[in-house]
Amino acid sequence: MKKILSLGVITTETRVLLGVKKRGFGEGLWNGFGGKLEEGETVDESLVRETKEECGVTVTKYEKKGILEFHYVDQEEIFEVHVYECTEYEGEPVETEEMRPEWFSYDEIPYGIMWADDIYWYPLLLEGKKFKGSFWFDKDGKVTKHELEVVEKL
Ligand code: 6OG
Repeated sequence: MKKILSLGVITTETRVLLGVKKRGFGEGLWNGFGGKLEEGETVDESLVRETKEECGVTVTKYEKKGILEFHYVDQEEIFEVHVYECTEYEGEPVETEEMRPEWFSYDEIPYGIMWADDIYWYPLLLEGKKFKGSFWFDKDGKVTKHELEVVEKL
């Protein structure tokens, strides 16, 4: 079974806004903002709602840049994560119960404390490319196999 999730990376010309997850799945890791879809919700709506819940800002300009499939060992469910670049937002980033946001320059992205797939596709996103891919993780969260391609259109 496939589960669809949203994931948004807020960018400026030089920096990205990431949040460190304070609890639950991916605790301790820096990531973009997003999550599962509520009933009747579109992926875009989930992106806007989750970003607001997780760091207090409302994204007002965003574009889908990637679709990634995540396969976890010993788990039947596949995550299909729709990755967005968000370039405009309203409000100021704040710490919430779920995440603590912080700005990172492009050359200081903390890949060592992010999900292991991120180092593969963030550079594509930051170069303005669109991409599709699949990643397979072992029980320690290491990538055991991956496929990733730049596409013209998603
Ligand atoms: P909640 O469970 O908090 O949504 N997510 C991943 N992001 C990256 N970069 N790599 C992964 O590889 C991921 N697996 C899930 C999707 C979880 C958030 O975390 C993202 C969602 O934005 C395994 O609702």
